[in-house]
Amino acid sequence: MSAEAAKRLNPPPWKTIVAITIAGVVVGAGAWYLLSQRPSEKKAPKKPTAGGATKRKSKTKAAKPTELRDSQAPSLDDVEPIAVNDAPVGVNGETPYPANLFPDNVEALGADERAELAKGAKALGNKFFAEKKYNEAVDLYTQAILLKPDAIFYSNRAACYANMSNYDKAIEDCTESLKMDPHYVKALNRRGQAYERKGQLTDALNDYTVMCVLEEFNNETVLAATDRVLKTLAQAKAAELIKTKHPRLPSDTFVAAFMDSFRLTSKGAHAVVAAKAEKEGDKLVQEAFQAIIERKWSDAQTAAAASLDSGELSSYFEPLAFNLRATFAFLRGEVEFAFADLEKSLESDPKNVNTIIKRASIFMERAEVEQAITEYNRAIEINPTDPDVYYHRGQIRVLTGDNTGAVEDYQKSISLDDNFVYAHIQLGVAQYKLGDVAGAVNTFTEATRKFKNSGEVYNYHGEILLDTQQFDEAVKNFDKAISMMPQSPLPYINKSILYLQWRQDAATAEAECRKAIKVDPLCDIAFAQLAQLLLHQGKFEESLQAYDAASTLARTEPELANAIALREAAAAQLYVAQHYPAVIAKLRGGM
Ligand SMILES: *[C@@H]1O[C@H](CO)[C@@H](O)[C@H](O)[C@H]1NC(C)=O
Ligand SMILES: *[C@@H]1O[C@H](CO)[C@@H](O)[C@H](O)[C@H]1NC(C)=O
Ligand SMILES: CC(=O)N[C@H]1CO[C@H](CO)[C@@H](O)[C@@H]1O
Repeated sequence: MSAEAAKRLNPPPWKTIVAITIAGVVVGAGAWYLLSQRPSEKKAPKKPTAGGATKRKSKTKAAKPTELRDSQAPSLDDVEPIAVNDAPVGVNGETPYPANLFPDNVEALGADERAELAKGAKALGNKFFAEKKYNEAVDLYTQAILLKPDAIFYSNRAACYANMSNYDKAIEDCTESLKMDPHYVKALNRRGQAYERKGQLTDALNDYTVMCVLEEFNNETVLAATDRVLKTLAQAKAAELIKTKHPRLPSDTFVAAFMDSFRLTSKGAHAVVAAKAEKEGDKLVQEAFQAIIERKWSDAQTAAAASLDSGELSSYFEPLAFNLRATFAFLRGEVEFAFADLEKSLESDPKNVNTIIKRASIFMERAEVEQAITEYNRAIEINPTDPDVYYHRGQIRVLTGDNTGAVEDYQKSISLDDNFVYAHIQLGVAQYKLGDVAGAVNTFTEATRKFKNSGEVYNYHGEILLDTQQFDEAVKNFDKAISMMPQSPLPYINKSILYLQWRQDAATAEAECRKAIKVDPLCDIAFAQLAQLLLHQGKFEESLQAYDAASTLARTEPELANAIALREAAAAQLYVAQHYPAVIAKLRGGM
């Protein structure tokens, strides 16, 4: 049950996560949704989708070593260029080296004198630094530190080390600096950058997180750095963890919605079962289609694979077998495997609209949008009366922001066959996104009448009511959805979001969330939502556990990256809470 998570491709920007959780800001409709948006975008309509696996927009890109921008090159503190006359002048007019300001009788000096000498050493160090004479600058800062330890001296020396690519030393000095002044943002930044350069991303994230909190989330540069590290870290961890995961099908509900979005296949299944089977593989294909009719997805998956393994297939059955095996691979998130099978299916049956649509979905997965659209258009040329093509192209259009086109597609799909509930739901959602609230309400009202047994209609309608702050009505819809589909975690999750948004009632929200987990213990979104709620309440450790559960349940790499990003952000917040309790208290109290 992680279908919904699949569409939230990239780890969420970090600002929102922390701003929401640490500061205890009221979360809007769906913490989880909002996590993928900046607070300024909170009002943007959300993107509920259903009935198709074309939700995942892009692939997770392989983590690349992070490039630091030039604007983040070290800059020194208190750079007071010393007057040329004050500086010792060498033969060539250059600053001589070694420039030893360190007195022999240091023990005998008073505190004031030492401080004065240290200041001089630092000033000269700054001058050397500006001249890029880092060894010399390091020497001077060392003298300054020996005279009178100071957070700035350590931090400046760290800047030299960082500039010499000696990140270990830079980190060491920043740590000394921070011992003396834990709120010293420049030292935090410098250490964060050094950690980042060294690939110690968790440590970098901790430092940047502290900075975010200290600067109350107002510094865009810091937020961007934090986002960047979080994303790189999550993607790297996800790429590693995904190797250990055994691909599995999503929840039955999701598989069913996907299968049902190919209406002609479902209808054609009976024809396949009735056809004359000659070879061993043919019979297995029929078994697979029979299982589809009976909605036994896992059996269908097994039979489809077995049919091709048998190596015995006649020409009518073979492309069907490849298509079906590809369908399940796609649902498991094994996209490239699915693609290869679809190609094989098209080799012998190039005009199969069903296969073409599925391949188009894969182009979308690869973020090859143009290619996907071309495929849909080709499918429409082949069969302009297939309702599925329009429905699926509508999904793509929503993803590319073309809601007007999507509304047209859904309407066309419904005009060709109005028995697919998700086409109605998606139409309503797309209308709502376009700002046609009256049209959306109308669509949902009609869908409610037409699909008397569909809890999904109520649930989606509820989401829109929630978005328009009609809380009482929204609760009624969610409750209705729960009564109609008690095994679905989604309405509980939506209700949980509602309680948080409406009443700021994290405890009730948590209880609803736990109900979602109870009915579907494999629902990673429910765990992520729970984690978020626990974080709200400052229950950091419990929150981390819930995020771990969400990661364990995540099926695909983007889902996993998402769950890990949230978890790492929470862990960084825990770090801040442990090391800077007063700052957190102030943030919380200040709201
Ligand atoms: C944001 O943070 C960076 C890094 O610490 C700093 O160089 C910059 O001056 C800050 N910007 C503002 C507006 O405070
Ligand atoms: C709310 O319900 C809709 C419809 O079932 C679902 O798509 C969506 O994911 C739910 N919201 C959350 C946050 O799970
Ligand atoms: C290796 C390195 O980081 N060098 C930089 C040292 O700092 C100066 C400016 O302060 C940069 O121009 C160098 O690229």
